[in-house]
Amino acid sequence: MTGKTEQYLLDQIKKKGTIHFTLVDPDKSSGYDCAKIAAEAEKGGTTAIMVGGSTLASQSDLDEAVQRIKAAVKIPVILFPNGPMGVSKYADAVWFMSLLNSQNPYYIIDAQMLSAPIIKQHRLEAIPMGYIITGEGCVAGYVGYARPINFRHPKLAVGYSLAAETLGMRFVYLEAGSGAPEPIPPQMVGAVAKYVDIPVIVGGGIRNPKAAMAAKMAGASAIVTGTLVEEESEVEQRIREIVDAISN
Ligand code: 1GP
Repeated sequence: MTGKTEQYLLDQIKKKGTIHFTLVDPDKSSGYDCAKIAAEAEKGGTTAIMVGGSTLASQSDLDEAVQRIKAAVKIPVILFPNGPMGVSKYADAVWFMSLLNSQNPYYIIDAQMLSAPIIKQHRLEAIPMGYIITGEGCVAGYVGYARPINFRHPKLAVGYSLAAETLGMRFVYLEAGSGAPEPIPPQMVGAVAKYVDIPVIVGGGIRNPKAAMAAKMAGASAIVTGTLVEEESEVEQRIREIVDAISN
């Protein structure tokens, strides 16, 4: 069943070709700063705010950040959880994600087993997504016990992405890890986009319009940037440059 937020994302992808998500991490920025970043990113044309991070451990920090962001923006706020602790009832939706290339079943299905009842209880919109860690994997790869897929082996990413689609997941996220030294190369994004019909989200190491454009040209339906907004003072302008580069 496609919920309101998911339908909005699909409509925006149809309209714009490639959309942009701004990721804020309450473990790295205060609730106040997350809301400030989100408000500027909205002005810059981002499509939705994602909230979460691999090392998030305080649910009260998350709740506070989500509530502040909700008060500051009109666009959807979607949780990007590292486990049950990453679920907040104040969000519009949650990526119900499985780290497909983890070696630890916790990140493939057990965290989801623990989270699903809370999500149901809060009547949160869940958007099923296959999450695949590539390249260096960074902190997400380490915390998630991933076997990150080397950029030289796009075929492995294609296999996991097709498995996600075949299992009924409605989005696939190719992740290089937050702060990755280089984004996922267009060859890998392109190989996946060529084979799957579900939207492909690409993130990790994208810091400028050129890198965002390369992912779009390769077939990405959505680009995620996180570090960019943590490091920059001119968030609105930097987001606008990326959004302009990837919009039709
Ligand atoms: C991390 O893909 C996201 O989960 C964003 O990565 O922080 O490198 O933009 P960056």
